[in-house]
Parts: sequence; structure tokens; C-alpha cells
Amino acid sequence: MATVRVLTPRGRAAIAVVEVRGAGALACVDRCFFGAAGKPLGERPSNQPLFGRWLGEKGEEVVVAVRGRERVEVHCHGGDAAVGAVVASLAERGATRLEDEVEPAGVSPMAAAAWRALRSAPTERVAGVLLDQANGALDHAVEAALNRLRGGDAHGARDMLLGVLRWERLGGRLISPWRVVLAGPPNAGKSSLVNALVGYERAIVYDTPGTTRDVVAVRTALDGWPVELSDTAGLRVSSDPLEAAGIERARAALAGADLIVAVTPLAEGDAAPIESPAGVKRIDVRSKVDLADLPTPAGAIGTSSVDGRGIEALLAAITSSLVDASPEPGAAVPFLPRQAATLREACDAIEGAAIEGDVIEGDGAHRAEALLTALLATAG
Ligand SMILES: Nc1nc2c(ncn2[C@@H]2O[C@H](COP(=O)(O)OP(=O)(O)OP(=O)(O)O)[C@@H](O)[C@H]2O)c(=O)[nH]1
Ligand SMILES: [Mg+2]
Repeated sequence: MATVRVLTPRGRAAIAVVEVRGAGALACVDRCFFGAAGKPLGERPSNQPLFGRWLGEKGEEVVVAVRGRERVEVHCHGGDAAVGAVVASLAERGATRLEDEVEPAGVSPMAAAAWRALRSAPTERVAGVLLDQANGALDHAVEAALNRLRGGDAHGARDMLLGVLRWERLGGRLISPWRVVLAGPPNAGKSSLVNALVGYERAIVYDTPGTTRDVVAVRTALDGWPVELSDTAGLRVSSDPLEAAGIERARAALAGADLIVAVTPLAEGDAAPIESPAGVKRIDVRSKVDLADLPTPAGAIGTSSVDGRGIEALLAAITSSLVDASPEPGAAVPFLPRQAATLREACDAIEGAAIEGDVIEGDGAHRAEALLTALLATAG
């Protein structure tokens, strides 16, 4: 029976390698591969790269290498969609998909989850934090809190849990990035600013107000933390249904933002009132400072996408607004939402118990103990 497995890690790459092994491996790939030479794989020399197409003469370009009588590699485009399609077509033709085993045998459920998350780590810094959890940092912290609880030191246990929860927001933005949304009136220079911040031309810039019609997201890293910058349609009342739909989406992006960068040209007097959803941080930018001979108001950052003024300052302000402190190497960081939710629930249970008297024990402590024990037994 043939089995199929992706050898290359997930993530952005030009090429991915899918391995098919076992009896029937060659036949299975033969049914999908349209080699330029038109011969069955069994008649081709081993270890030679064979160019062809997948699932038909007009299919995706692939390179196949026969590594042995029971082992073939398919080298395809590296994106998730291309890899998924190759694996799915092999599975349809009888190959069994092997689960990727990324974690070492015998590790705890939370460590195993961290090993799996590591594969999608977008930056080295994120990988470092996840590697600490893969090596048991979060397990050890939860075990230590549990031991305190069992030893009757509920205060101590709660303080330890709060110490871990300090990294709740950061932990939630390791795998999915921080969301920074640029918003402001049409023509304010938002798209130009996104391009200046990422250092390449991602968003369309044009002198006609209402150019950006949709939310254009661009992923980058600031100080090693993953950040998604979203350029949005200029906020105004519009009778154009397409522009109005874009503005609606801009508002939705604002509602889901971690940070809003509100952009208004310096020459346009007061900053435009952009309704920031409650609790969402915001940085005020006065743009196009090269066009106005005016001082930038206090509390705002003046920028020019033409001469680069203020861009570094804005990058620094975005970073420090999102991440005010970084975990020390080896620190426990909850990296899945359920983990943080359970830790919080355990803290609440301890605090709930404390209110009833000056001795912290009883139901709340027991409930916290049960929650932490369950957390250690699952990935969170
Ligand atoms: N002088 C100067 N011009 C700028 C600056 N930033 C943007 N512009 C110009 O202003 C115009 C609008 O820029 P965009 O970046 O497209 O503005 P926007 O806010 O994305 O506009 P909409 O998508 O229509 O909402 C373009 O002609 C840009 O070249 C700047 O810092 N200085
Ligand atoms: Mg724009």
C-alpha cells in the first residue's frame, strides 16, 4: 500500500516535496503524472529529475524523481493549495496520507501543540518563544502553580498564573499576526504609507480620492513580531456602491484591529474624527508633512512617504504600542486561546474563593486545581 507525506515544512516556499512510498507508489504517481517523455515511471532511470504535468497535459508543472522501486518524490509549487491538490489526488488514487509527525515521542500534549505550531512560526523570534513551550516552559509553570495550590498556597498559585497570563495577548499573536489597520479620509496617503512602512509597493497609490476599494492586507514583521498592516478605503459617505462596500469593510477591519493608525494630511487642519472601537489602541499620523509648512500637533507623528520623514518613528511607535515588553528566554507563554482562557478561569476561581473569607481554599481552589490538571492533560 502506498503512503503519501509532505517532506517540506509548511510555509512560504517556491517548491514543496511530496513523498510517495510503499508497494504501488510508482503506479499511484503514474496515474497522476504526465511526463514529457510519455513513458511509465517504471521505465525511467532512478534519481533523474523528470519534468511533466500533474493530472493532465495542461496541469500544474511538476518534477518527479524515482528514488527506488517503492519511493517517488513529487516536487511541486510550494504553496498550500498546490501541495494540498497533489496530496488529495494521490489519496484519491489509493495512497494513504500519513499524519505529519513533528513532535518527539512522549512529550506532553501542550508541548506537542507547540511543536506543531512551530512549523507555522512566521519569524525566528516567534519560533524561539514556541520552542520554549515545546521544551515544556508552559507545562512547568502550570505544574508549579498546581503544586502551590495543592500545598495550600492559593495566593502564590494565582500570582504564578497571572505571571503567565501577562503574555496572553502576545501569545495570541504568535501564530496569527497583530492586526494594524490604517484608516482615514480618501487621498490622505494611507496606501503610500503602507508601502513606505513595508518598504515595497504593495498597495495602489493614485491621486484620485477613493482609489483603495477593499482592505489590502500585507504581512510583515516588526522587531521580529508578526504584523499584518491593512490598508483600507478612505472613509467618507459615498454613493458609489463599490466604494461604499469598501468603506463598510474598512469599518469591519477597524472593529477587529489591535491598533488603528489614523491618517490625516497635516495641511488639512484638524485630524479627521475616526471612530475607534472601544479599547482599541490608536496612533495619530499627520501625513504629507512635506507639503505643509506647519508643526505636527503634539501626540501625533508627522510622516512623509515622499521624503521618508517619520516612517522610522511610526514603525517604532507601532511596535511599542503592540508589544510593550517581551518574554525572557524560557518564559511560559500561553500560545493557544484555550490555554489563556483556562488559566484565567483558574485565577478567577481562586479569587472567587478568596472573597468568601480570608482563607483561600474550598471550592474555588478545587475548581482551579481541576482546571489546571485538565489543561496539562490536553493541548488547551
Ligand atoms: N507630497 C506627498 N504626496 C503624497 C504623500 N503620500 C501620498 N501622497 C500622494 O497623495 C495621493 C494619494 O495617495 P494614496 O496613498 O493613494 O492615498 P490613500 O489615502 O490611500 O487614498 P484612497 O485609497 O483614495 O483613500 C497620491 O497622489 C500620492 O502620491 C506624501 O507623504 N507626500
Ligand atoms: Mg488607498
